[in-house]
Formats: sequence, structure tokens, C-alpha cells
Amino acid sequence: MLGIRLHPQDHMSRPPTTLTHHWNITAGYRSPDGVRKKVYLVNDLFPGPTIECRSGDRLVIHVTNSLDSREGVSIHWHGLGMRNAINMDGAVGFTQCAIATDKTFVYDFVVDLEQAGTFWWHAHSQVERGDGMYGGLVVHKPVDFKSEGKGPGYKDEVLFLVGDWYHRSAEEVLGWYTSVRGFGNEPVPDSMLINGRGTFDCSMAAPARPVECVNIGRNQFPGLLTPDLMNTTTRLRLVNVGSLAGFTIQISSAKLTPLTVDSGFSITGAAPDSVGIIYPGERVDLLLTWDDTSPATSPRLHISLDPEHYTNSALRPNQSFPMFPVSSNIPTPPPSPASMIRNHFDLSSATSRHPISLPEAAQQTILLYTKTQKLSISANHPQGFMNRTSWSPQSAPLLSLPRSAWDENQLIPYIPSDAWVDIVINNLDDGSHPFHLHGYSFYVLASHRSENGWGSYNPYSTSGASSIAPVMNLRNPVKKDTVSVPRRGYVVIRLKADNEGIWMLHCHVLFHQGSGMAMGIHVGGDERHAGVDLGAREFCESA
Ligand SMILES: [Cu+2]
Repeated sequence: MLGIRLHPQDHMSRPPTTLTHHWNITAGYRSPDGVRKKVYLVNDLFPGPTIECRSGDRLVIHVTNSLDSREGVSIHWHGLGMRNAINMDGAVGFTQCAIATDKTFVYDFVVDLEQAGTFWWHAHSQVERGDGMYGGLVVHKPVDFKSEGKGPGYKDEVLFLVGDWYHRSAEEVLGWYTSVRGFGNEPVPDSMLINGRGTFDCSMAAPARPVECVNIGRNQFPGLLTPDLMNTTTRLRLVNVGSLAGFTIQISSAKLTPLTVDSGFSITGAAPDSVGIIYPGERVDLLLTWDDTSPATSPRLHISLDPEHYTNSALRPNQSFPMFPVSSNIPTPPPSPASMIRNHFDLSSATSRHPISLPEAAQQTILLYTKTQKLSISANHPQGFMNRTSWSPQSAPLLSLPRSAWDENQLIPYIPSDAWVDIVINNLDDGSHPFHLHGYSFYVLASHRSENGWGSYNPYSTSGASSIAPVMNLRNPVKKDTVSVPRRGYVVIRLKADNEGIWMLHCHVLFHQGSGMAMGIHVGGDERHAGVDLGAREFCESA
């Protein structure tokens, strides 16, 4: 089956251990949706291998760069706290130099005992993530079934890595986006992949951009699940591994009860027909329960792309995939349009399953404005800004440099250890930006989107015009590591700065991150960062 069947039974009831992996990164040609393209491979796999472990395990991953293109690589462990292991966070420009061709870097860290959930790993060097350098990372929660006396209520767990896909390389797409030719428009994807497979109608390819294309027949597409999972309850772990588009999912003849978001945070939810929007970098775990179904109804997974983005004549905004192997004589039901969805669960209104105790006010507030701008000083090339700074990496990672040596492209406010901090992210653009913070999960206290005009929040402003004071949810907010900042709106997030390090904060839209929509927070230790990480510098010199 195309879904990745997970093995919780191998991890949930054993003591923590050390798991060692050896990864060899190469590139090769694949046709994930029928269109041939050069993709990245880890141990010859596209997407890369899935890591499964339990809370408290030590992961040792030897990553060898065998690309002959001289591109550097690095790997980030999306959502993991990386406590006492910031030098393993994989963020080029912040924590390490990219691994050069023929070099190996050993990622060695312990998964926090408090963390369990659906994570993923991906390249954090250039835009390699967009061409397949990613995979799943599932941390199973240790459970003592004997003392609990009952199972989890489902038999199987399956991982779906879902994301948009471009037929051009991500580097080409970024080049177009940041050129004057792009006019600041979003680069619209060509298709959608689930676990590295999709479909594309070859006749839809733009004549100006010929592709090597083979139509994939309906019967050639594998089922997402095997027939033995029909009529059983299954936990779906879903990751948006895409570069740009958010999406909503629905499975015909089934209900999808939301269980957790991002790093395993439990949310409340009924059993809706559809769930969304899931933005790039976000995860949601869903309990899949079937209506009264027989195989003859051929249930399908429907994915509807966030209509916020411009439509591409070749991209079908509603795509569907067979849940079970398709037999040739069953007609495919038409994809159900959004209007047919009776009962939708809006992830942006999700709340915590358990009451949360938070201080009334934070000790520090960081106020941010993000915007894509075309400045004449940059020859009108679109660039992403955080306040007045457009990020680009220095030649050495910040971890290896004192603050006095950080250049003008770094916006890194300092936060003392253990302070409660609010971060207000205002979005001055017409599209949403899913922001990801490394090293932390944070509470989402408020989220606002403006249909007309502008809705910014400036807690320091006393005049009402520039400040729409939010209603802060201190009672049952969700905890996330990636949050969509709505168009012409803002979010207020709160965290306790209990994880020292220089952590990256950036838009997870690959092309926005690649054009500068990134910054960091510097938590704890010496504000001047005089005691630099010499190991990080040594690795750069050896690379
Ligand atoms: Cu963005």
C-alpha cells in the first residue's frame, strides 16, 4: 500500500534505546506523477526513510553527502525540541555549515521524554526540501497497556506525507519567484503527491515548458491502504510536506476525528467529514472511522487546495486518490466539491483537549511585521522581510560567532532564560504565511484575518487605529510549532523560554523562506554570545 504503515508495537512498551541510521544522499530521476524529474534520494528512496522511535530514544544519524553537484546538505528535525542539542538542529546559517560533497555529519541527539507525536525531517539547506529531501519522523508515546487496561482504540497507524509538487526544480522555481519576471506572484505547483506518488494529465502540460510525461492509468495507482484496513479504525498521521499550498482533506464514506496537531498536542473535535486547512510544515493526526462501507463504494481521499493561491491551468485544485486498490470495473465517483462537505472541522479554531494554565501577561513582547517587498535598492526583486531585515545566511553559522560578528541580515532578539514571551507576528501580505519556530512549541493565543483593509496588532500603540486588540485565549489554546499567520492579519503566540539556543523562526513556504522571510530568537546564556560553539566552526573549516 502507498500509506506508510507504522510499527508502534515495536516502540511503545520497550525502554529507551539508541537507534543508529546511515543515510547516503544522492540524486536521480524519478517520475512521481508521471513526469520525469531529478529528485533527491536518501539510501535510494524518494521520499527518504521514515524514522520511528519512542520518547527518550537517542537518535544517531550519519548523513553522508554523495551528491556530485557540489551542493551542500543539512537535515532539520521538524518539531523536535533539540534540548541541549542545538548544534544538531540542521539550520544552515544558524547552527551548522552545510555538509559538503563526500563529507559526513553525525546528527546525535536525544528525543525529549516529554515529546511524542508526528514529526518529520527535511533538508534545511537551500531549497532541497522541495525536490524530495524529506521524510517522516514518528515518536511513539510509551504506554503501559497492562496498567492502563485498554488499547488506544485503533489497530493500525498509517503515515501520509502530502504536499504540492513542481515539475521544475525548486531552485528554478525560486529563481523565477525572486526575479522581476515573477511580478511577486506565487509560483503555483503542478500537482500533489502522497508519499511520493501522484497523477498528472500529460495533455495539461504548458506548451512553453515541455515535460517527459507518461499518463498514469487509474488502475496503476496503488491504494493508500490495504483492504484489511477496510471497516477498521485507523490512526492517520498526516504531514504537509509541500512547498507552498495549504489543503483540506476528506475521505468519502468516512469520518475523520482530529486527535492531535503538530508535536502531538491533543485537541478537541467531533467527527467531521473534512479537516483543514493544513499548511506546509503542519501535522494533524486523525482517527479514521468508516461509515457503513463495502468495498464497492471505492472510497477516495479528496484533497482541496487552499483557494487563496492563484490557479494553474494544469493544476486540479481538487485531487483524489483511491483509499484501496482500484479494481478495473468500478466507476470512479466524481470528486466531491467543497459545497458538498456537510461538516467541516476548521483547524484554525481548534482548542486544547485539556485546560491550560498560563500567566495573565508575558514578561516580554516581541513585535514583528512580515511583508514581501520589491525595493528599488534590490532591483525590484521580491524579498521577504521580518521588520526591516531580509534574512540570508552568513558564511559561518551564528552558533560559531559572537553577536558582534552577526551581520545586518540577522534579526535575532534576545530573550532571558525562563521568561514568558509573547511574539506578535503581523502579516502585511495578501496571502497567509505559515511560520515555524525551531526548538519550541508555543501557545496560539490569538489569530486574526482581515477580509477588507488591514488588521495589525501593535501592543505598544495607544491609538486605536493601528491596533486591533485581540481577545487572547488563555484558557484552552492549542500548542503548535508551525502556525499560519492569516493574510492582512496576525497571530499572538506565547512560550516559556526554557530551551537555550539560537532558534530559527521562518515562513515555511519554501520560496518565502528562500527569499528572506526568516529570523531567529536567541534564548538564554550570554546576550553577547561570546562563548561560541567551536565545534560548529571546526566543521565549517573541514567542510
Ligand atoms: Cu510565507
